[in-house]
Order: sequence, then structure tokens, then C-alpha cells
Amino acid sequence: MKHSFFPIVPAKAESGTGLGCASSGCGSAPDALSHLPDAIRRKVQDHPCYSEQAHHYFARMHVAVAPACNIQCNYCNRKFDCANESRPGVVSELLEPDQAIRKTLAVAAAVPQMTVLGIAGPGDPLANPERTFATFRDLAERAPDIKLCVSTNGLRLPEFADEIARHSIDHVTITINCVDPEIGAKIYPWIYWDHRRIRGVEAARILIEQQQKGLEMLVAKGVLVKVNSVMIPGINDAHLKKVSKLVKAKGAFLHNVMPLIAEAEHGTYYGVMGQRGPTTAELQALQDECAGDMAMMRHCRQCRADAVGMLGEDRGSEFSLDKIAGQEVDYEAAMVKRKAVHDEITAKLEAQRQQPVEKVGAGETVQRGRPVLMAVATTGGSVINQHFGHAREFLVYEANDMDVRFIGHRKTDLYCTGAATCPEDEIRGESVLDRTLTALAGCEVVLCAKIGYEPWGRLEAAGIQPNGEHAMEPIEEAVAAVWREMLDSGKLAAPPATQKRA
Ligand code: CLF
Ligand code: SF4
Repeated sequence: MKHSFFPIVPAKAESGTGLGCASSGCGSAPDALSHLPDAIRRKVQDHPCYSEQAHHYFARMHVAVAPACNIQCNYCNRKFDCANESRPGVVSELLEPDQAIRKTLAVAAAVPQMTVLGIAGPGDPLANPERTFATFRDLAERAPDIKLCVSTNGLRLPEFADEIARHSIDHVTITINCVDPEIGAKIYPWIYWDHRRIRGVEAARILIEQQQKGLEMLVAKGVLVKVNSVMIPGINDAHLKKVSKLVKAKGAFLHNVMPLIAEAEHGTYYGVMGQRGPTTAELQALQDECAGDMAMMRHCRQCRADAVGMLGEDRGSEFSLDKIAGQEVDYEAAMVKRKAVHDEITAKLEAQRQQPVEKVGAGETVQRGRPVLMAVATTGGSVINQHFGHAREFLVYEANDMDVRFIGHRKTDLYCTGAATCPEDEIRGESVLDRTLTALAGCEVVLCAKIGYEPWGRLEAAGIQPNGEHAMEPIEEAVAAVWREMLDSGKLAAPPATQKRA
């Protein structure tokens, strides 16, 4: 069995950037938790979805025990996983609860950074209450150090709010795409409710009522609620700001606006009808607008219902039932090892939080340079530690003279596969590198541990500067340093109209 330990990277003593990133918490991540009451912080600091900083260090896993669903979303094809939390187009291996327990214990022993077990499909967990709660119940007893998490469409949430609280399921995600039944009718063709199928506006009205009631009940019980919304251009994009405001007012902790993925080959209604998803710029603009109202999640990877590992990583195949068959896990011993790993990571994050963050530019009235988007290749640990050719995704940061902020990720294919093109690419006349360049649109710099000669030249020709000089450095410090270098070399003059700081 392969074990994976992410390095605990010591925080740099000084940034040397002059930009004020005295810690890797430049402006965002560790700071984002420090205002929270201790009890809440303890609940989120090692949850990779609820804390952006934690997702660099901690992993999650899903067990696909919930096959049925009680509603229809126009972006879902039931052959695939629940698209409220998953990418359409992937199918998870369905597990019985006892198989799910065995798999969870095996993963927890092998991947001590795995802190959270979620049930997110392949259908709706609360449309399969026996299987879902049997799994949670058993796991709470046998692996009390694992956080439990569930993601639901919310239709049956009020019915199960007590049971959720009883099983110490501290994190619940509700997918809320609208609070207006007229809009809902364009997203949900039907629901199954009270032993019958209900369609149209009436169906959406019931679903919305149940979601809102469920949200209120969970918040009243002290459960942390995250709201997912699928951004569907022309349907609910303009409406999601209202959704954000309302769910925040009702006590939701975090809002995760995810892009619609609609491809004709997935066989979904939207896919077949040619409904487009948002561009990265549209998604970011909406997330920024909603951010005025509440904390936004920007690091969601739309995982599959049997995902295992760090967000964006899929180690599920290492723990298939045949691979863990006959494996006996000494969970008492595993818990000792897991605790040591968690304590080490937590101490590092706490040390980062304690470091003062100097905001260079604060108090100044003139903006010295324009913002720059930079893409980063990393395997985790908050450091630049990945070869360009090994990256399946890049994290994107925006740097300016006030701070560095994480704004999302861009998925790409593996460039370094040994073959530069596959037959499909040749038909389209497009290489993996072409697609990577498209995915990096808008970025001006790529920071990676190393990069080959050919991609270096192609990136430069596309106006993206490759940079391997900050290998193994904390991401935000390196991004800040590169921004400062660009400023000093005169590349960042802000247009006169934008120079005055508000
Ligand atoms: Fe899983 Fe979801 Fe819990 Fe996370 S995923 S049930 S809250 S443990 Fe996370 Fe994956 Fe995005 Fe979900 S990155 S799809 S938000
Ligand atoms: Fe599909 Fe999930 Fe919607 Fe059910 S709730 S229809 S499984 S996307």
C-alpha cells in the first residue's frame, strides 16, 4: 500500500519581498480563520472544504453509499454522480455501508491527513437515509477522530435535522440554486414528494421551502452549513447574489458558487439543449460580488462521490474493494499516528496565524501597480513544489500592492505523459500544451518547481512568463515577490484612471 505524507514546510522567517507577506497568510488564508470563535475554528481548521488554508494540508474522502435521488436537476444524468457536488461524467463504485466502513478505515490508516469523511452521492444521501446513517453511525463509533460531512439537495433535510445532530455530523452542505420558484422551475423539472411526482413551479416551491427550513434547523443546532450553488448563465447567475445574502442572513457559514458543467455527451438536459457554463471570468466576478455578503469557497474541485485524497487529487483506485480485501486495520494504532500528523500540521498553521501580517500599501493613497494573475503548480503544503509538466491543475492567485489572494484553480491535462498528443487531440489539431495555455488564459506568470524547454517557449510566446526560481517557497510569499519584481521592472504601471486608491 502506498503511503503519502505531505511535507510540513517550515514558514519562512522573512519574506524578503517587501510586499508584506511576512507569512504565507498574506492577506487571506490563515487570517480568514482568526476572527472566528475558538469553537468554530476548531471545527473548520482541519476541514479541507471549509478552510482554504486547510485544503493545502488535509484530505477528505467520500464513500458512495447513496444511489437514489428524490429530485431531478437539469444538469444531472443519473448514470453519473450527483452533480450538486460532482463533475458530471464520472461514475462512482457503489458501496454497502460495511464496505464503506472498511474502506474508510483503510484510507484513514494509510493517509493520516484524511480528516473528513463525506457522503455526497452518487444520488442524494438523505434520499437513502438507512444507508447513509448506518455508515455514519458505525464510523462515529469505530473512528471517532474522523469528521463527518454530508451534502444534500435539502428536500428531506428538515425530517433528518435531528438525526444529523445526533450523529455529530458537524458539516452539512445544501445545494441551493435559487430562492425563487419561477427560477427553480427552470432548474428542476420534478421532485418526488409525499409519494408522488410533482412538477414545475410547485415542485421548486416545495424544494426551496424545505431547503430554507432545513438550513434554519441545522444552524439552530450548531451545525456548520455550507451552501453550494451551481451558476447557470442566463438562468440563476443574476439571482445568486440574492441567494448568498439570504443564506448568510440565516446563518450559513460559507457559500460555494460552482460552475455549471454541461456537455452534450453527458446526456443532461442542459448539455443536450446547449446551455453553456460560465467562463472563469464570469465565475470569479460573481464570487467577488457575493463575497461582499459572506465567506466564499473558491477552492472547490467538484469531486466525485468516491473521491479520496487532497482536493483535486483522486486516489480512489488505490483503495478499491479488491485492493483492501483481507486487510486488517489496527485503528487504535492508526489513531496515534494520525494524531501526531494532525498535531504537527495544526501547530504549523497556528504559528502562521500568530505571525503579524504587514500590509504594505496600507495608508498609501496611490496604487502603485495593477493586479496580476499568477498560476502556481503545487502538490500541497502551500509551497511551489510541482513540475509544470506534472500539474493536472494550477492554483490561481491575484497579487496587487495590498495583498495576495487565492481566486481559484484551473484544471488541465497532464502535459508530461510521454506522448505529446493523443489521437483525439490530433483530430482536433490541439495538443495538451495548447489546452493548458487556454486554461491559463488571463494569467501572466506560471510559478512551478521546474519546467521544460518546449513549454517554456510556448508560454513565453503566449505572453505568460514561466518562473522556476521560487521552487519550494511558500506560495503567497513567492507570488508577492514576483509581483514586486514586475513592479520594479516597470511592467505594472496602472492606467491613470485606476491609480487613485479608493
Ligand atoms: Fe465532501 Fe463536500 Fe463534505 Fe467536502 S467535498 S461532502 S464539503 S468533504 Fe469539497 Fe469536493 Fe467541493 Fe464538495 S471540494 S465538491 S465542496
Ligand atoms: Fe442529480 Fe444530485 Fe440533482 Fe439528484 S440532487 S438530480 S443526484 S444532481
